[in-house]
Amino acid sequence: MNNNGNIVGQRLEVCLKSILGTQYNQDGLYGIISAIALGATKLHYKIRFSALEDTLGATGGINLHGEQVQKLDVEGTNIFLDVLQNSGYVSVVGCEELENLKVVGSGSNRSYTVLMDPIDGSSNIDVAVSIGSIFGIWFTDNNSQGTDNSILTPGNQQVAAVYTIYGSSTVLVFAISGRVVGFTLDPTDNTFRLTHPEILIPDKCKYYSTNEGNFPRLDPPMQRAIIDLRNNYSLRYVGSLVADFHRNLISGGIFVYPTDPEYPTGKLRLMYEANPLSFIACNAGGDSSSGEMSILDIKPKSLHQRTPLIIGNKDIVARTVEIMTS
Ligand code: P6P
Repeated sequence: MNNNGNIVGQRLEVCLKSILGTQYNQDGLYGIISAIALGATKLHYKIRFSALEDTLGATGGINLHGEQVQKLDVEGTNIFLDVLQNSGYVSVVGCEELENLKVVGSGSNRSYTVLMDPIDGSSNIDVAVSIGSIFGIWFTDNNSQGTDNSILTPGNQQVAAVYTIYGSSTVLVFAISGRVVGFTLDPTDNTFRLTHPEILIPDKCKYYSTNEGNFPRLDPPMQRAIIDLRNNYSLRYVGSLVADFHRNLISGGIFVYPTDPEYPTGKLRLMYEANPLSFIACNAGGDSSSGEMSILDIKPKSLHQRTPLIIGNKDIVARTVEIMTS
């Protein structure tokens, strides 16, 4: 038993009910996070058997961002669209793989919008390196349901955020105002069980995560910030945002993907990568910034807009931003 009454090993559904209590529309968030857990369980097996079922590799298609579409990108998108629609509480889904918002249902119960990156880190799929899924959960603006305007609000308006990581184990982490908790998939009965009753980013940090191959392209102030990180922490960089973020959340550290000539507005997506992970980081005592402002305060202009991302331990984020802007 930990200090908020949750028992390690407890099933996700039981833990959700005790956390949600009467604070939220329990059914809505309970239904959506349970649906994401179901989808993550399905995707867990798809990933584990992908090489044996010929679902590795690319489809041959190119997505709206001009990137190779991996077969698992399609599988992941379809799995989560299906479970979110069937949850009965989601009206609109935004997805990295879909150009436009997708209306998955209407009705008084469907008062939530989910913005998702169903497979983050696609380039790592074929080499058996950890990948993940990322979800931001918002109330739906019923006046503009399904139009871009219905989602163009800052990330601080999210009501919850979730990510899953398919690594040496499959872990689901969610944040609901003030709480960040983690669950590990038990493949013996396909349930997610509480393993991280209260996640807080450690004060003493070990790691920094950035693509050091981009260093020569960075502006001098940004180079000075990276050199400062090199002098104080060990480099760990997987190339899957969720894997790098999860390590830094649990063990303490910072992830940095700044602007550079190849990505003048940043590489990572604001609405379904930076915002959900920033909601989680900030609820775990951490912070996140674009270098100019808090990620969660950015007023979005479009569903697929990119942003620079500095996220992790609050003090290291502040120090990095100070150096890169001085
Ligand atoms: P780079 C994966 O393609 C991704 O979107 C993130 O998951 C990851 O952090 C980043 O790109 C890696 O980018 O340029 O270092 O390969």
